[in-house]
Amino acid sequence: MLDKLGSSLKDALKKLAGKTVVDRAAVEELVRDLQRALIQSDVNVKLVMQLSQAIKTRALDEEPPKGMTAREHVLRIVYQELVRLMGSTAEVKLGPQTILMAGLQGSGKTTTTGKLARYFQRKGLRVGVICADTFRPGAFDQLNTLCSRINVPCFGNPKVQDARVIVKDGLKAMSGVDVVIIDTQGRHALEEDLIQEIIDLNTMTRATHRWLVIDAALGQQASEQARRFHQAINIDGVIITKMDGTAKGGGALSAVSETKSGIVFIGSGETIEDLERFDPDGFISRLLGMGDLKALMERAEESISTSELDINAMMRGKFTLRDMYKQLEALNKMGPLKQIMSMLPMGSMELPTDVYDVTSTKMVRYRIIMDSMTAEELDDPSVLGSSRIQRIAFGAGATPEEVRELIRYYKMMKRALKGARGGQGKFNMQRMMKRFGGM
Ligand SMILES: Nc1nc2c(ncn2[C@@H]2O[C@H](COP(=O)(O)OP(=O)(O)O)[C@@H](O)[C@H]2O)c(=O)[nH]1
Ligand SMILES: [Mg+2]
Repeated sequence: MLDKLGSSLKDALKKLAGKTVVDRAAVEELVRDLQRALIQSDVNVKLVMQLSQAIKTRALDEEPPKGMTAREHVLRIVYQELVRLMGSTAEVKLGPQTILMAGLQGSGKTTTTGKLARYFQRKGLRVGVICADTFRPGAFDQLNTLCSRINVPCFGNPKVQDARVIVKDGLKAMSGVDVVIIDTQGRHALEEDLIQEIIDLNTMTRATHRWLVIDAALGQQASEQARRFHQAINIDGVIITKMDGTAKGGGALSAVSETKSGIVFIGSGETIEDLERFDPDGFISRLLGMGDLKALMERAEESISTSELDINAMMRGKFTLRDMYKQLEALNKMGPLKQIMSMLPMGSMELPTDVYDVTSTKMVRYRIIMDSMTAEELDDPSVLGSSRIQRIAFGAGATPEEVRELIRYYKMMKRALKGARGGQGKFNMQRMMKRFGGM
């Protein structure tokens, strides 16, 4: 999802990470890179300029909070401003409710109705669906097929012309159901009678939620649709679909967020499971590479089967410098270490940002430093006092600080693994990934 935007944002941040000093020129370059990335994903130029200005002003004027480096400070500001750009999320309550789906033809209403039915079903609620689309031929069959696959009752009557009648009967038929989702018709444009119909349905059903379904490919134009539907039935949540199929997703997201209709969900594929709860924080973390878990899982699974990565062994306890190096090598094959670390169940453990930046250049340095260590030191780094560190640094043509960094890194990983092991008994990487991905 939003691969292109994500990778250009990541590149921009990586460039910043590679700078020796974070000065005005570095901030300006970063802002230019961010601008390019956002505009390419169709974010409105005005919004991009506001964001740029905010980042520049804050990065250059605000003092970094205590204990935070200039680089971390700038990263944090970029993160916060991007979250702000993507707006707010809307409430989803997990209890009895009626949801009215609105949107133009082809926006993904019917597909999303099925996905939502599945979402609430997974949360342990009884779900029922009503097909109020009397316009599109085969509408009932389409919805009914989706629902029968997940054992959700679907009410409809292809012979009845008036959606109001169907919904009235449908609501009666839905006794004992917690969540009723009503799929409506949508034509190619907003027509008067269509608007009237959805207003009537809204009044009749006293819907708890009126969710608007919008195709991400609309980019910035999404805001116009959100506005017009909002005027008609007071939309209280937007679902943006087809995020997987467009480079304009950033545009649609930011445009909708500008209208103050919160985004509830994102549709990112054609199957019934391809629905994600939208929350700006998580979304931006992922865009910035802190866990595009799905892609990562696939890569990780491939690497695990083919590489020497054996987290289970590491978790069993003994973890030497040699192990660390081996794991680093394996992890590096899988992608940015930060992504991997963000998947480990370390809870709220705070890690300094730079520990993740183990680039391949750094790996070479680590290798050289480790070559200057004795077997005893490699197996048990706790023996490394300052005179040994001096000796190793000298032998490797490195500074003692570099050696200490390597040791710090080792300790950090060891701690992280210990944290991950915490009370869980046998640690199962595959299972953990499934759990993270299947939320
Ligand atoms: N790739 C992708 N396709 C989607 C998504 N949501 C819906 N679609 C496709 O969009 C088309 C129209 O969807 P449909 O639910 O019938 O739209 P409706 O007319 O609003 O009910 C179908 O081919 C769906 O498979 C999505 O999140 N990703
Ligand atoms: Mg439909």
